[in-house]
Amino acid sequence: MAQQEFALDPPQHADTVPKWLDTGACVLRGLAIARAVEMIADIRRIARGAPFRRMPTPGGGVMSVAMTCCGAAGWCSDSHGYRYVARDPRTDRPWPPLPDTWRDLATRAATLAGYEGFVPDTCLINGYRPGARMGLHQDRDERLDAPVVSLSFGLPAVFRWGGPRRTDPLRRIPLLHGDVVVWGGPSRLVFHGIAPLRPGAHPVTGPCRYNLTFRRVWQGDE
Ligand code: MD6
Ligand code: FE
Repeated sequence: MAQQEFALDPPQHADTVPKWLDTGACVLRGLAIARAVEMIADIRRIARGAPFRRMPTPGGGVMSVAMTCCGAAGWCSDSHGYRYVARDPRTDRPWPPLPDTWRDLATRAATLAGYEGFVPDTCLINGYRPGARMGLHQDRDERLDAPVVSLSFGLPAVFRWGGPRRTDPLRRIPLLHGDVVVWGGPSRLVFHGIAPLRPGAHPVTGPCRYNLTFRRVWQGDE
């Protein structure tokens, strides 16, 4: 595909009424768009304290997506597997704090999707360059009784949305700058992934897509 230029796209409006993918999972198109510029500046500031890194996979490879985290817990992988840790293993410092404005937006998105009282304690930040992808997976390392709220910024992506089994058929859902996905309840363990990012340049992020996933990892308030 030829390089795409998104500057001339019509402005997206923000949906406050969910579009349901399945029971428990929905898209709120453009809900984060009004905060995009500020949040992308936040991402760059956070990445100065906790740099983006491509993590090893238990299978001996390296992920094509670069990751960092903020909040009480950060998601890490190494040759032993996946887990949440309270300090960044690269710097041995706590992860940068989760900005209040981010937490409030995640709580608002969850509320619009019917998950009242969601207070995330961590945000996993993924950085995709063209060609980067995320294989089919389930998110099961955090609390399963809380939803996950996911924000997309920058280049568009194709979200692969499956079912409770790895072999379930996949739907392809475009995720654009400012889109928010919320899922939990009966959809919490649906297999999902991101198709290889296509080349392009976005006016705010350049040749990059960011995805922020807000989760509740620890019990209570510790
Ligand atoms: C991404 N997102 O959008 C990858 N997981 O780049 C995820 O893997 C994800 O968006 C759980 C809940 C929402 C997500
Ligand atoms: Fe995921």
